[in-house]
Amino acid sequence: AMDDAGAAFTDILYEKAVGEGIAKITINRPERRNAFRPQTVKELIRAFNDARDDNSVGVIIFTGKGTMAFCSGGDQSLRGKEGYADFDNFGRLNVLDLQVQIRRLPKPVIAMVAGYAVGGGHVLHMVCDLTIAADNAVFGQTGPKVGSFDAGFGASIMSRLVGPKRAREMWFMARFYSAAEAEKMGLVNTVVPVEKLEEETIKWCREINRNSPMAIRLCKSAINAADDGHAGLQQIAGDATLLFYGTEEGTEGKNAYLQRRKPDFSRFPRLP
Ligand code: 2NE
Repeated sequence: AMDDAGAAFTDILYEKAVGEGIAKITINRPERRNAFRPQTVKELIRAFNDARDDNSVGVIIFTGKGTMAFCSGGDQSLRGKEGYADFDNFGRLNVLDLQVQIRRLPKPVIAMVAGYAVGGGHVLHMVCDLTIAADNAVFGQTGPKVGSFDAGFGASIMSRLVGPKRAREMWFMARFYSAAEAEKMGLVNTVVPVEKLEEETIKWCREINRNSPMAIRLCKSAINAADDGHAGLQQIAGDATLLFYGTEEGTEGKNAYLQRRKPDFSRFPRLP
């Protein structure tokens, strides 16, 4: 059972399974195949931030309402010259900020995909750490058909996942792929019957949550580090600082400063 932890969201649902360490973030625009508008993305950013900051949460499920779609990308009816605009008279591409946030979030994010994950919705599932697909899932980029593209993570992460030849195919042809094809291409971790999707995803969450959160955090940043360049190194280096603060050696430096004395690091070994 999920507790509703979300108050003033209009475009998403935000729930936490108390005692399970699982947060679930759902795009709630099923009448538009869960296309996102700037407001949707703003709410997603808030929810992902909350799940990051809540130290009872170990894994985050990211999904779309219903079984017709995970997400169909940017809401094309709101697309203007500068991006997507809903309540402002200027456009945004704030989904790019959300992609970076998911990539850097130091907890696993699992895309739970039923139905269409296409366009910018396909990129969102790709930036998640794992994807559990229902057998009715459909994957693909549509950008070149509708006069758009995501040459950022949409290109680079895809190329890592499926290889450059397949990535070119996906972007040049803008074809749709079945769940079985996506599994064969390395786009998803597993495929299950749509009525078992949530059950299977929760099983994966529980299995992850039995393991060491710090080990998982380091594995996520390590797997991203080389591809993310300076930002990737900065993240894994931050993890090293985090761990160092927990050591006596790190604490001696702080204590010496606060006690206005010289630090004594002589008792700490210079390991090979
Ligand atoms: C997703 C897909 C294949 C579903 O097809 P189907 O036949 O199952 O549903 P239908 O009838 O097309 O869609 C149902 C309703 O949802 C709306 C439709 O217009 C329709 O509305 P009504 O006719 O009932 O009023 N709808 C669906 N997707 C929408 C969207 N993205 N924006 C606005 N309304 C949408 C089929 O619907 C489809 O192909 N959708 C469009 C996919 C697409 O091209 N997405 C944009 C890619 S570009 C992008 O996301 C992007 C980027 O490239 C770079 C940066 C940021 C974003």
